[in-house]
Amino acid sequence: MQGLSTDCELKCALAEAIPSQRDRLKSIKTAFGSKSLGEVTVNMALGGMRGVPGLLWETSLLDAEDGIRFRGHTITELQQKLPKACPSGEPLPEGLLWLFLTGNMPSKEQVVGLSAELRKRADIPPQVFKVLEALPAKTHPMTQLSCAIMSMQPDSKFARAYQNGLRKTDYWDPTFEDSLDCIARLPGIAAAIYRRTFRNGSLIKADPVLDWAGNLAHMMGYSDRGVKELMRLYMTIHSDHEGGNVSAHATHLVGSALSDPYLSYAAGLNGLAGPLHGLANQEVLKWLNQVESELGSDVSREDLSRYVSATLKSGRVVPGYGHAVLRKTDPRFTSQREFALKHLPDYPKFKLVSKLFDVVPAVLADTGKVANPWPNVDAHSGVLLQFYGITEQNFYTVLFGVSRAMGVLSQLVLSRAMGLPIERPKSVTTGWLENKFG
Ligand code: CMX
Repeated sequence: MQGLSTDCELKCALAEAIPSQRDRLKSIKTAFGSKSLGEVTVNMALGGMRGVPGLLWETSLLDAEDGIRFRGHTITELQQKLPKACPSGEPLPEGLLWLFLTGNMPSKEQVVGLSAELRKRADIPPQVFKVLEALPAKTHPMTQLSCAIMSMQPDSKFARAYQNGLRKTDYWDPTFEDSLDCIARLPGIAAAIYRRTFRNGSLIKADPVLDWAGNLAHMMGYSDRGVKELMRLYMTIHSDHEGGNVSAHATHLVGSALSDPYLSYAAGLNGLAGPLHGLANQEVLKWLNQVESELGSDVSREDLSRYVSATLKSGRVVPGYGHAVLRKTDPRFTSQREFALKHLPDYPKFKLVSKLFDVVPAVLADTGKVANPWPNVDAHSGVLLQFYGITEQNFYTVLFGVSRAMGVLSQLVLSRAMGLPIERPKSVTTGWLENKFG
């Protein structure tokens, strides 16, 4: 097999898990391949394919009522079972990466080893800084992140191995190598974008003993223990949300053409940068600041309700509320709310978020058209960052994007390990529909 080095423990655990995963997929194809997963109606085709099961995604599964499960585990279970940096703290996201790739909950030793492996791979190639320097300072941080990822593509181990001739069963190996390199470098890249855009551009070196998420906070310039804990939680909960959301699906779609991990993940990031998806965390803060400056944070529920209605009447969405799949409060919102109750219960902006949680669902439900009036992950994240002094809302989606790498790149490795084919759904024209059904 192409360069299967044995010095990366996670890679060995993954290599061990792959044969049974391949066998499982083969059995499913043989036993249930011809079973129907349901029919696609015209409205489904025209309505963004809501609820059409048409993708395989191993790392997580979303239930409309219960929310996300990462390899079968709820967020609360992850908080209990994954190794932590401090005893009553948040999970180390490296542990989740292990779980995503192997399906097994890692030991503390395995996670400590993976943290060290990521630090070993964290050096950022010089061309990344050159590309960032070449961009106008006003370039949105998400565009900077996407360009930084693309600038690493010329060194892709997958692209090189493919050009040199690579067996299909070995595709996963250099995909894993690129993915781990990319994930390892992300905290340094995100911190460089932050320091360049919002500070004086002076970079902070990685701490050689800190974990992946702790180092992100450190390199951004935040030494407070609370910020590091927040980053660990934040990097865990934003990592994956099954396969159909825009960032996951875009990564998968582009990756299905055997584009390398840099090309594929950059595509996902470009989708995450849309206001109906990841950029909503930035939009929430913008809107929250407007509410606060116009009504104050001690606003009555009645005035708040009128404000929400006015937002809707102006033709805008209420950012941070609603979801294409979920039909209850997002557990990622709840976990952040619990963090706030523990660390910042009296923070006025948190109280405003809580009041909105009381008010917004009823106003959205009154419209009669919003399928899910409950808050999603983005309704809460910005306020936690604000509390710790990370006030630059245009940066928030970058943090989402760094976390999302773990889910979508893990799945890319697994998709290649299972030999999933190029994605190519069938499209039709309006004329075709009229001829068939008219
Ligand atoms: N505010 C106002 N209107 C909303 C709304 C909201 N928060 N959520 C849904 N609607 C509207 C839709 O715009 C749609 O209106 P039209 O029929 O006039 O086009 C109608 O309600 C039905 O939409 P839906 O079936 O409930 O929701 P969709 O699956 O089409 O869209 C989503 C889901 C997330 C794009 C939508 O709820 C939304 O725009 N929310 C605000 C933006 C947001 O928070 N996005 C982040 C989602 C999480 C993430 O991916 O990061």
